[in-house]
Formats: sequence, C-alpha cells, structure tokens
Amino acid sequence: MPIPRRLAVASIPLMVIGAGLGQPAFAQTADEYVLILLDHSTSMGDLAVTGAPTPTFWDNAIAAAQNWVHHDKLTKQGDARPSRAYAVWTFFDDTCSRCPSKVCGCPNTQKNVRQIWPQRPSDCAAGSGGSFESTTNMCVIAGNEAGDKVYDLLKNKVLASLGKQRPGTHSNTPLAESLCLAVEKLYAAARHKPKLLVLETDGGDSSSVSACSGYGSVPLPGDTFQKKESWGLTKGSWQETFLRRIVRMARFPPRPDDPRANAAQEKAAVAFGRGILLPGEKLPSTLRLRADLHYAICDPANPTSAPCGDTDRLADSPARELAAKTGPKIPSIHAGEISFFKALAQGLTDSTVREFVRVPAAALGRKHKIAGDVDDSGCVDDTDLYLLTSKELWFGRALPTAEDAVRADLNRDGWVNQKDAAILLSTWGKRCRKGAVAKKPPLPE
Ligand SMILES: [Ca+2]
Repeated sequence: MPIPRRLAVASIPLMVIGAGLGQPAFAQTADEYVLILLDHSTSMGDLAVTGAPTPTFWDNAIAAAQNWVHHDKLTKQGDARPSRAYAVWTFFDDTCSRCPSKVCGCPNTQKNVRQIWPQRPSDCAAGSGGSFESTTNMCVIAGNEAGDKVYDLLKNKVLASLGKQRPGTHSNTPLAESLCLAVEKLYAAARHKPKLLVLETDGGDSSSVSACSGYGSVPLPGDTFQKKESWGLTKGSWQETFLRRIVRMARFPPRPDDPRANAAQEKAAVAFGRGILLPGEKLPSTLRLRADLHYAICDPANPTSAPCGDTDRLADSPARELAAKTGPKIPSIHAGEISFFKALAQGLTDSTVREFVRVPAAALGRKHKIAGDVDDSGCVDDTDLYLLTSKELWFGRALPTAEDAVRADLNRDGWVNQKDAAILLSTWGKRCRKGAVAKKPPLPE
C-alpha cells in the first residue's frame, strides 16, 4: 500500500486496543447511549475555507459536534427528555510522548482511539444533572431541567477546549479500527438500548491494522447497499470488514475487558461464514449514526491548499492524485467513503450524513459598521443578542442565503455560537443612548 506523503508513517506496531473501551456493563441507567468520535488526524487541520487561516476542518468538526449536543439538549419537551449517556473519543496521538527527549517529528505512533471525556466521576458533576456510570465510564445526563447544565458543560467546555487542541503534524487516520471500537463500546455499554455514534471525519483511513481494516471500497450505485455478496462493496475493503464486524455483534460479543480477546472476536466476526458480507445479514436495529464529513472539492484548474495538492491518499486503491494538473474536480474525501456513509445512514434507523464542504472565506459572515451590531441599528444591545441566540440560529450553521444567520456570524467562521456572542458582549452598549441598555449579561449557553 502506498503511504500518503503528508501522513508519513513508519511501521505500526501491533495495536493496543483499549483506551476508552470501558468496563463490561450491567446496570444501564440511560435511555440512550451516545459516543462522539472525533477524527483528530493531521488532515483535519486543513483549511475549511479558502482565503483565511481559519476555520480548519477541526474547528468545523468541533462546531458540528456542539451543534449536535445543542440539538440533543433542546429535545426537552416540558420536563421530558430521554436521559442520555455520553462519551467523547478522539484518535489517540501519543507521538510526542514516545519520541526520544519528547521531540516531535519521529515516526507516528497514533493508533486507534482514547476517551477524552469523561475521565473521572467529577467530570460529570455539574450540579445534580449528571452522573458518572462506572459500569460504562460514560456520563449520564438527566432528562430534566438539571441536565441542561451538563449539556452546556459538554458543549461549551469539553468540546470547546478540545477545539483548541490542533491536530499534530504526524497524526494518521485509524478510521476503520476506531469505528469498530466505537460500535463495540456502545454495544458493550447498552446491548438492547438505543445507541448513537456521532462521527466527525475527513475520511482517508490510513492506518488501521486490526481485523476491521482493508483497502477503500468503490462507491455504491445510488449510495445504497445492494442485495448481493458484500452488499456491493469491494470485497475486503475496510467498509466491508467494518460491516462484517457490526452485523455479527450478537454472535461475537465485544470483550472490552480484554483487548486480546476483543481482537479475537473482531477477527472471528470478520472471518465468519465465507468471510464476505451476505445478502441476508442485517444492520443492528438499535444503532443510529450521525456522520459529518469534512472535505474540499479539488479543482485541478484552480489548485488550492491541502488536502488538494496531496500526491496520494490511502483511503482507496489505487491511490488518487489530488495533485493532478488536469482532469475533473474531485472531492478530497474518497467517493467510496462518502458513498459508504450515505448507504449506512440509509440502512440504519433515523441516521444522517452531513457534508461540510470547503467554501470561500469571503462568503462567510457580515462585517458590521459596529462589531456586534447584528441588526445594524447603530447600537449594540439586547436586540442583537436576542437575534443571535434565537432558537433558529444559536449553535447553527451560517452559510450564504441564510441571511439572518450570516448577519449573526460575527467572527465569520460559518457558525453562530459562543464565539460570536463573545464579540457581541465585548462591544455591549456601544453607541447606545446613555441608560438605554441593560447591564451586560453573561455569555449565553
Ligand atoms: Ca461565528
């Protein structure tokens, strides 16, 4: 297999599964179990816009994950909201710690995943709305009013602080392996309860070495699984091996307590029967997927920054030339990966794929005469804050044609969130008549 130039990888030692797989679960107190998996590979640091140094795909991934958490928080009707257990995982990168003298730049050691949050019971203790479930190592957020604070903690503290941790320069993409571990974790946590995997990625599996790994598949006709062997996926592709693992979860239950036993279960599931995915096998009925795909459209006639210009990507075979000087425009994420996630979302209950495609920075946000004056009334006051935090806009996307959202996107990153509210509050009361503005409110959640 070719090695992607930007993701230079030396030989990868036998993987150590483990981090974050949690303990075997018995008591399941939540109605739903949610795992947020954030691809923290080098290429996630690529620009999500052309013409400005930010936002990156990573910034967008964090904002998109915050958007989902906010969405979940708002599912409260009266006092009724499902109680949900959450955990946040990222790809594990310990490159620096394992280098001699902690000098970065040595061969990559990133492999599979680790749990970022919660790490200890106190991580969930925002008021009385959260509790640490020791059997799953997940944070259960209450369905009532008290849970709001924990949703805010997850959204505005945990995810926001992760946003500041830029991907390293030697971080590869163990996507297939991480997907297997994530679904195994959810299955072990709550076999019979609803499970949700939230995935933020730019694709390009480059370093999976477990039984779940493989080459990239060709795209599926119509982005749907076919009723035939391998469901229309390339035999032995990572997409097919991942599916083989998850459709056989009941027959080969994960062993989160024992990495070696778990790897054996993966291997057995993937090899079961004739190995290939069979037409009669079914996707798990209790699993949902929210996949957010972050990518650029690379135009050979108008080359832009990375990932366009890369000589090869490992997600498919043969490797593609994103650096081609001629030819059609192509997405930086492989067509076989977009197609796979779309088919998966179609095949699973209530599942979604969102595509976050690189846009010109100049198209985002609005420069107001007075920073923070969302409605351009000439004064920064509660009307501006009211508009910015309205249910329709708050923590949502702000792309051209959504005029209200674009006006409220003060830092011009394509989102309306706390970063914009902070700008508004920094100019609170500016140019307003004396005594006409209320005391500056706290940063809204
Ligand atoms: Ca913004």
